Amino acid sequence: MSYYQVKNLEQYFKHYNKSIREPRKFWDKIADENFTWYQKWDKVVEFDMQEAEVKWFLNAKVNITKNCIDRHLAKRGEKTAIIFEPNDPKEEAQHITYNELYDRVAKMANVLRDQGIKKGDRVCIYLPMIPELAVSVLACARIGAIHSVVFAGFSASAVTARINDSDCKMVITSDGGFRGSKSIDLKVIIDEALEKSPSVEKVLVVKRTNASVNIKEGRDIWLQPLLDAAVPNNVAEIMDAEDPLFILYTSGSTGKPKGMLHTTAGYMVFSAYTFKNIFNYEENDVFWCTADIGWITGHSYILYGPLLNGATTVIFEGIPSYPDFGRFWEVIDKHKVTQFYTAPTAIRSLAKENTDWVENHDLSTLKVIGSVGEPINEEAWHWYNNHVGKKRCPVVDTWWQTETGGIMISPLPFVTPTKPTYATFPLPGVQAVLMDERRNEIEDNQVVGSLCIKFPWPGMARTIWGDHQRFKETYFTAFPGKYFTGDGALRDEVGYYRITGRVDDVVIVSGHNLGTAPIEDAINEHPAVAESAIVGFPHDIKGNALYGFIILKESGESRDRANLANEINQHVSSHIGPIAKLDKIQFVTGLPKTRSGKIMRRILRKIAEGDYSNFGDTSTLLNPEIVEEIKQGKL
Ligand code: 6R9
Repeated sequence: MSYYQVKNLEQYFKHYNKSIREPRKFWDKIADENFTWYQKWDKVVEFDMQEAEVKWFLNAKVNITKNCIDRHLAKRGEKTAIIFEPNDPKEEAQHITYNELYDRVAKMANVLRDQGIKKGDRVCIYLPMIPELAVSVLACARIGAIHSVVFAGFSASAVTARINDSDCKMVITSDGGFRGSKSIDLKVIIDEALEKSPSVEKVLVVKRTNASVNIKEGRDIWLQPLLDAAVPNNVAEIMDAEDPLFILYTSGSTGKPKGMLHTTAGYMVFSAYTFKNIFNYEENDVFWCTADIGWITGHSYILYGPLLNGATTVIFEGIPSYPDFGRFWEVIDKHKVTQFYTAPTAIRSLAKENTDWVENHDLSTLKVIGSVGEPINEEAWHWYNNHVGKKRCPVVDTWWQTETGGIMISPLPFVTPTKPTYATFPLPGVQAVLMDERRNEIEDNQVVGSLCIKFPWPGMARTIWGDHQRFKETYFTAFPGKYFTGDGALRDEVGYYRITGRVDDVVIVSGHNLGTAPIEDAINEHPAVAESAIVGFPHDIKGNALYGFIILKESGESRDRANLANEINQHVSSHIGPIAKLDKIQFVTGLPKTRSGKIMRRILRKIAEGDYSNFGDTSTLLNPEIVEEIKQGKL
């Protein structure tokens, strides 16, 4: 692999500027030098950003799994591709080599073909974080079936909605899955989901927990006997560059879930390029991303990005707190992990615990540590930097979205000086801009605005499955000709970006636009506070006032609440200004979050407003019980 790797800031600026001046040449070279193609492209890119029409590497022919697996076999056949670390630390870890991965994917691909799956068919994958999940995803890509991975924590109705939206022909699931001390009967959920999903003809069932399952004759089949009978080689389907690779539903906090469609060549080039550069990947590294493959982070940085680079990637079945709060650090120690990539919500939950949990493990193999999913607050950033990275591993705060396919704004390790809470510079090839309310591009630094991307990049989603109009309206109409991310950002004096959150996470108090993220940061700095969320609620005089939902640390729980509320308000006033005073503070034990760790502010807003009538779609919530608790606390 020989992607551009910049060594210092000066080179970064040079490459960045070049990538903007000559984007076609920039991507042409990366695509040309780093992949195996059946046939190369006639044209690098063709687009109409007004109409949301984008195509990359036109008429090229490729199969992404040939690039993830086959081409590594000669040199890396016996190298570990996947380390599977089970939920229970007493169960042995598995090391799957590239040779073994080839065999397993080939067999699975043959099973899918035998079961009637053809190029273009949609296959829903509802599996826990076990090797069969990776193998199923790759087997779909091998034969050109479009995979739609649905996180195996979604309820039956959420699964039904996703299966029906894209008319999946098959579901791949398991008897169940382990998560911490619990096991979840996934097949039971699928049985319920399929009562209202007429398109599904076959269900393949993996055995994991040995839970008893109901096998519906003619529809459900145990997978293992089929694999045992399958041939371990397979001719990959020749895919056009723009043939669909997968659909992934965004956790979207409002409305019907959006099935983001990613296509083959552009996604391949972008996920591989970003992985290599942002994590400073080198041949013998062991990369661990703690996301679930049910999210884009898992697609791009557990599977495709690492495998395209011939890397060793960890698949972790468990959770950070089982059997104890040292689990993440134990796994890093055990497998000699060199790059660790997780989410602020996990960092905060572990930072609440005694630092012995992390200090007791050897983390000296780590080189780069990353964060993704939401703005990382200053306190969590420092904890991560001090206790995990030991101030010697750059913290890459990576901003991106399901829609972008891969990382867009992030420090480059050992190149970009990091700054807490800042995602810093866009990657070479990514033309980030800030827009003002009048839809003009802001040229200056030290400004805030709406974050847009003004030139296509290969990894961008091409449409919303079955609803191109919605795709166009959601991302390409607010700022015509540009991709609008929905996020707000601040650009500092040197041009570093700090993502302030979704633009709807702004409350106008007495005519002042207040971003909720900086206020939450200030609150979280208070020594008694573990986490907080701010929303606005209507106020007769100010228009809107601020309502704070605050989780205390154990040390804060014995404190007098009224005193504490006063202290917190003083703290916020002195950090942000008196305008940011909270009119109401409610101490809570948890916040409603999506399964990827994003606070569902829509629900908090309703509670703050006193409107309990309709919380909308809550199927993506990790902890629905907390909503009731917060409501009760308020009444
Ligand atoms: C990859 C992923 C996308 C939204 C995005 C933004 C937030 C992600 C962030 C971040 C601040 C970061 N987000 N990374 N905000 N700093 N480093 O999370 O995709 O689930 O689609 O969410 O997440 O608001 O718009 P997705």
